Amino acid sequence: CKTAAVKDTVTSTNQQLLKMNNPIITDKYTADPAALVYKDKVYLYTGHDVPEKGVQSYRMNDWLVYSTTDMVHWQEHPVPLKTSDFAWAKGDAWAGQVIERNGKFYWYVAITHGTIHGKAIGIAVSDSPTGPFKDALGKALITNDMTTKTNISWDDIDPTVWIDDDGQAYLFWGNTVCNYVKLKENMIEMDGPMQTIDLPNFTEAPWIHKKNGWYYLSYAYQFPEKIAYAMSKSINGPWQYKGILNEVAGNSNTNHQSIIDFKGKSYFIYHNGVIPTEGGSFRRSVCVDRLYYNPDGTMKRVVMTSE
Ligand code: FUB
Repeated sequence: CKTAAVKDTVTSTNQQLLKMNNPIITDKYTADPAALVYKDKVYLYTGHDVPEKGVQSYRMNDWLVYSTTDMVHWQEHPVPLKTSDFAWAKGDAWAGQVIERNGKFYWYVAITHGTIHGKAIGIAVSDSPTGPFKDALGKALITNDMTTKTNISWDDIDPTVWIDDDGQAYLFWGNTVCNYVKLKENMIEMDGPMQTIDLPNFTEAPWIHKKNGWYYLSYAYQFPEKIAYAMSKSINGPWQYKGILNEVAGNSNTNHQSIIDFKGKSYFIYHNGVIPTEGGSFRRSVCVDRLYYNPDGTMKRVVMTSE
């Protein structure tokens, strides 16, 4: 383990059983990684699974942040954001992503709304990538009643945010249906109609990245989740489906990827459930593997490693 002292949620016995570098964090259960490259560091924002004996559902009350300069040594920072920081919400610190604009850091998260049915998307803001973050809007940006195209209460989850080369910001999100909308420069208001993207077997966890003139929209595919992706020459599509990028990650129904370039290398960051004895779909752990591209821009399948 390359993080701080043993804390609450993973026993030291189980940490000793892990004599490898993946998962990268073994003193807590971490999920839903979202990495931000800022200046000479990578900031890794994660969810935090808290195990409760016999409970087979998510128990997630806060989010965590780590940083690194080498993708090997990870420093944990104080808890940057909790569900209780959103007065209008009632819990469930589900997946999100942080982006920097004009010196401020905006964190888009999925969380259960206190009065409107289902999950909603909130925004927190900070002057520092490590927080503390505070509610930026005082209300949700997107609620279930704005978008319901399915009967499920968790279809407004997993926000991913992108600022295009012309400065236009976009928010993508969803479960079962992949949605997107433009954001105003203030990053806290929508700037146009919500639209949807047709992607085969889209489950959740969209993530946008760009490399060598190609836009990539990767996402969780089927359930248990693999990661698939589509490519486009424009952030507005059309998106061409390109296939599977990562197989089902060990011992977890969800997978949830983040893709970055840092210091000349590409990385695929995801979670699995491999921590001995207790790890699983509700006690997940973030892992990092290298990502490689083909000459035509397509991505090679990720080879998951324990190193
Ligand atoms: O961690 C809660 C939910 O599980 C996330 O929002 C999904 O992406 C899945 O990983």
